[in-house]
Amino acid sequence: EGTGSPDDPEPTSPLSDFENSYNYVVSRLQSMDQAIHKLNVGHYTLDVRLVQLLDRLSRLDGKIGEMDDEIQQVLALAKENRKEIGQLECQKGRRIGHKCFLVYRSYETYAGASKKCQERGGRMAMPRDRKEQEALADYARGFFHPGNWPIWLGINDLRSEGLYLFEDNTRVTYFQWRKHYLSSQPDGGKRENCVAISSDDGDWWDNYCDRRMFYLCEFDA
Ligand SMILES: [Ca+2]
Repeated sequence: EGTGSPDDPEPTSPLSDFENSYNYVVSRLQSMDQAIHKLNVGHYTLDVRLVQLLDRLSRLDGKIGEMDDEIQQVLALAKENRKEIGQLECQKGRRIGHKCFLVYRSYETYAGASKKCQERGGRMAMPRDRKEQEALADYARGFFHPGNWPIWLGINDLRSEGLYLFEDNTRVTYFQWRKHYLSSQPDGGKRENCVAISSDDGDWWDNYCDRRMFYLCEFDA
């Protein structure tokens, strides 16, 4: 009788089943092993990349710090420049004694004008006596002629009603309040605490400090 006859029993046995399963498990284990190895390699690569990235970040951080320093230097220089420009510009204004008045045609509150004058290396205009007041009035009249505009001076009674101080906190001793039977100044009491000069006649008016108007700065000359 030859092999393969239908009478022969099938070559199925518990052993070959076991063998199949064993081979299957071994091959799965091997492929898992490979996968783990791959993961390890990947992990190592990521680690290296991360170290490189952190290194670059810290170098960038350093550069940003350097750039920040440079920007600060440039800003400081620009500020200095602006101060010099204020003094130079003032040659277009009116010189009297050791100071120079310059009018600015942009609308600012009293506080805003004070800040702008200081940024330019000056301060708000402080006419300290009749001579300075007359020079200022003449300059303002000529500048705005034939118009009439109110212009901030560096004078206020913010700290104490009726006590008028210059921007540098010294007391005002020479006054040029408008004197008129209908509209004598100051008339704003506690509501109006900042002083403006009117360009046509040079008279002073008290005003709301929040009002926006042109302003006068003064510079050392
Ligand atoms: Ca007042």
